[in-house]
Amino acid sequence: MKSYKPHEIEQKWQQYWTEHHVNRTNENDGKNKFYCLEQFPYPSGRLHMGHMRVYSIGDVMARYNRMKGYQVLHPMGWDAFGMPAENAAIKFGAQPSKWTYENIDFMRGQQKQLGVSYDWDREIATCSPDYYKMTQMLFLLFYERGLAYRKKGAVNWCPHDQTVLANEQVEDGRCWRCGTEVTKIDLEQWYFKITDYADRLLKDLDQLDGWPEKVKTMQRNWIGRSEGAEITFELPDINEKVTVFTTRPDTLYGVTFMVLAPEHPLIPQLIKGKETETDVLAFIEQMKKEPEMNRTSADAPKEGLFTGAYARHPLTGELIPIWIANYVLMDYGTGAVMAVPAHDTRDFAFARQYNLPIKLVIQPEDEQLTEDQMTDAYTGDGVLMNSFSFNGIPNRKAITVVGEHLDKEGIGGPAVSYRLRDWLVSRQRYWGCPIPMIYCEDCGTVPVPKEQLPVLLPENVVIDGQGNPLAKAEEFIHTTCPSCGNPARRETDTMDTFIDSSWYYLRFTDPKNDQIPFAPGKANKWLPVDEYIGGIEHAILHLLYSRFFTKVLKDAGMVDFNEPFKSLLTQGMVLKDGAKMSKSKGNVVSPDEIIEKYGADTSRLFILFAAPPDRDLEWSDSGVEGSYRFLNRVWRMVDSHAEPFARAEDLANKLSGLDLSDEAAKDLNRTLHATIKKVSEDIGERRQFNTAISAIMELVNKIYAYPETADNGILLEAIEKVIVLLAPFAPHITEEMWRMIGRQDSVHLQEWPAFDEAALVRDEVEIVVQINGKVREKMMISTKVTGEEMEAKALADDKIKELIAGKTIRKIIAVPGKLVNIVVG
Ligand code: ANZ
Ligand code: ZN
Repeated sequence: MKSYKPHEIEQKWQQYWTEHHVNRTNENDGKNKFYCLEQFPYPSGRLHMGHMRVYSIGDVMARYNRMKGYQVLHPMGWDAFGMPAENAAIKFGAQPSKWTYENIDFMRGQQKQLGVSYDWDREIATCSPDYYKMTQMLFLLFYERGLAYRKKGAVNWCPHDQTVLANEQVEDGRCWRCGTEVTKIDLEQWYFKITDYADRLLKDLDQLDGWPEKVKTMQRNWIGRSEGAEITFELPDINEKVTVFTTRPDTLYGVTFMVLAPEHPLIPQLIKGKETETDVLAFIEQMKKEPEMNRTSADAPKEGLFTGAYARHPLTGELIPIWIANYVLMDYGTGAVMAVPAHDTRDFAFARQYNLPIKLVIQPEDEQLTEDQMTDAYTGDGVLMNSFSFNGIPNRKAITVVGEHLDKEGIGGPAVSYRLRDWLVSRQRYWGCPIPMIYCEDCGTVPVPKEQLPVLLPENVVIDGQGNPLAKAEEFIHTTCPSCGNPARRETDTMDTFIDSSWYYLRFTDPKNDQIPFAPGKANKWLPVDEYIGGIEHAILHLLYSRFFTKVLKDAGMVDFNEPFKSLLTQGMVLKDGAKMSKSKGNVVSPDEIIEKYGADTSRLFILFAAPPDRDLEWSDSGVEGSYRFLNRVWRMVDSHAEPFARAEDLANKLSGLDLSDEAAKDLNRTLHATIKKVSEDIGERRQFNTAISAIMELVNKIYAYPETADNGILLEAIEKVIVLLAPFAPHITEEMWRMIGRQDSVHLQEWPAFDEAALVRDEVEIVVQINGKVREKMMISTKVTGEEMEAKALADDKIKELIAGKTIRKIIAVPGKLVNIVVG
């Protein structure tokens, strides 16, 4: 008896796979491709259970598809720029690069220990100059295409991390990274014009059949497309016009005032010389500091001021007062609102608070509303009232009718607004990709010429937590202008690390290219990613940015596909005692610990068996034990048959002689094929690895129960197939067992077994025998038997005979393949 010693065999096979390049991507064998990608990690120090889960899931997909005959690309790398490295530098004085590369080495070691089938020849790290040179090249491409620009304005600022944040990185008013409340400051920053792609980012979501509905909904909401109209109001005081964006042109006659965003550019003119001027200016200053959350949420207190100016209603000619208020934002729509308090909740609250008139223009069908008794706006449907020639028109229809009228009169027309804002991409931090721009007094903003890339991140900087280290690195800052040769200054901001990760999946197709980010032919061959696996926390951030990048690169002719990720699997969390594993809760089980104790195969098997990939997984020590026991059970099964395997000179010959009159053999054969079918579909179509594993477990039970006297060929075949089916889940032990049954090549290079539909057909079924409708007996019966034969068999059964003894049979009903009912009296 040979006993199962995970550590011995795991190391041995990992070495073997490396030496024999078992996981190297085979680019040229003409097979169909399968690109399997797990989101690359930030090298924070060590792997946690969440990582281990994603990699285990990805590895099953990669290994299965390889065995299915696909050319598989399964790479791994490091999202290696970012703040923790810099914070470690501030705290412990460690060089960010040294800290990062040490972490990478450690974590790569852990991934190798886990036995994941990565093609390590393609490893990338976003912080290495050969990678970020290409990130800079892409930045320049965006700049050339008018998609990267600098703008001064109020931006999100995290006081803790001392840097600006993109809108996507502010969650409920707090920094996505550290949870500190975000404030607003005025800064000149770099932006990517993602808003130019809003429509395509929205529309193309419909093509993503392989994405969870939930993620698509989150993206749709984030992009926030609103259809409505723009309507122009005259400002007689200053002889100007202001345009509002509204989704409800049908309520136009209900406008009783107008509200401008405090930042609206017409305000200075409107208040000039009026007695309200100083108050309004003070209010504007105060608003600038106000976090956006306090302004936008429905129940945030409304604050505003009358400007002293008036606008002319485009249809009635009436003068309506112009207010400014916190709840109107400059960067949505046009920054100006026609307020309809009777039918808009925020306008209603504002009107009540400041005693502004309310005028109903929509009459609900089954209710009689009056303005002074309303306690909230009426936002439902109805017919128009107080609207002159439009009275009586259902309001939904009126949206179009009024819209057309405005169009004809030249005072408005259809318009679309998006909630999506341009992506703020500059950061005041050191450990990131330098923005390749130069400022020259004479020439202005000048891009660094491509030949001069990369703009290297200097190593000798002071990182002390006092402002941006690059802004104090004199040697870095001073340069010469590429266009006039005079002294000039470098941009000292670095890029948002989400830029690095917006294109890494493309780099994997051509990781060593030192001329361009990737060869289009290679990207076009491998992309889109066939299975992308990662956390739901990136539903908007990384996934939206990557989709945007892909579309820009498509427009630039560098790729020929629209979407980077065909299928997306968002894995569930790993919980312990019902709570997410986290350091702060002290409920962490580390992958190291488990691998140390049981080996990688047990750890992987447990993780894959304990829950379907997209569900949360509750950690269970006894579950881990159970997986370990199962692997031992399989091991013993194989070990105890090693000798018959050696004896079966030609297994194939033996199999073709399978004795089909042998019931046990037929039954095992059927279970084997049913298992192959189930495991194939569970991995390949349903992504339900837990049920695939339990099917293999049942097959193993069946093998253990197989009578010694029965046909040996099918038994050996079943054992051999168990090893192959288990290989994607537990790669090391299966490789070892493959040798134990005398095979010389790698189990991972075997073809995935096919199943035989014919073998699945049962030639016996279970039927029930009822007496007066009550089930009394069950029996196995050939599927070919007729109704009469079924009756005869039922009546011949000992138990039935006994039960009907002495009674008169009135009637017998037989339903072939199902039941026999005997009616007695
Ligand atoms: C008049 C009106 C009447 C409105 C009514 C609504 C209901 P969504 O659907 O989110 O696109 N709005 C327009 N620009 C705004 C801004 N910059 N800041 C705050 N609010 C703004 O919202 C569109 C509606 O939000 C617009 O339609 C406008 O109010 C307001 F019964 O116009 B509505
Ligand atoms: Zn110059």
